[in-house]
Amino acid sequence: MTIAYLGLGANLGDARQTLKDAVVCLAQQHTITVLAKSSVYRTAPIDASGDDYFNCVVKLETSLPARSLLRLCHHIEEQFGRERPYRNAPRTLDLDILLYGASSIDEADLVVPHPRMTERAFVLVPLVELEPDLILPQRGRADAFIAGVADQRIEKVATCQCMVATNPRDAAATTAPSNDKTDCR
Ligand code: A4P
Ligand code: MG
Repeated sequence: MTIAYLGLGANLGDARQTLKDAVVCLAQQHTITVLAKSSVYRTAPIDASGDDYFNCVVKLETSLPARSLLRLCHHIEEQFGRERPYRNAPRTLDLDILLYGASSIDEADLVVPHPRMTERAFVLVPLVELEPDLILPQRGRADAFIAGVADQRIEKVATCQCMVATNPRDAAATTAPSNDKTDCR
């Protein structure tokens, strides 16, 4: 079993919902156990055009070799209608392998750690949210790269505040005024 981290991104269609559906899809694979998911972030397109992106990072455990995991990512992207008209085109869903255990892979169609991950706030911020002390193979602490991407716009999307109240007093507490916008889709 190997621990891997995937970066999820989308900026076409209902991108936010797509990320949620993609995490469910990953969790349904018998070769994958989803261990954790970061918050969803709204991010400015970097080296790309189109609408803002929604991005998140998923930590998983898998029995798949790295190449098979890449094939699975491509298959899931296709299921979500991914098209590749040109480089960095807007996309319904992108699944990138950020890290695969401690492996360093440098092949024509698979490079791990993902070569641009330390240049992107949309990867670093959710990754460090999941793993504050993460060490990247041959690159050191992930959080050390965040200062270098501080000019890239990224904002956490408010999470669902639903709570199950068991008695009226608790219910009153859960409906206390809050500045957080909630979206429970
Ligand atoms: N490939 C090689 N290594 C990997 C890997 N570790 N994980 C190959 C996934 N794929 C990998 O991928 C292009 C080729 O990379 C594939 O043939 C695969 O075998 P792709 O999914 O068609 O396109 P991509 O992911 O857009 O390519 P790339 O080069 O990884 O793009 P980047 O650099 O990740 O940029 N801005 C915001 N805010 N949010 C985003 O999510 N994404 C990009 C894509 C640009 N700007 C963005 C975002
Ligand atoms: Mg990709």
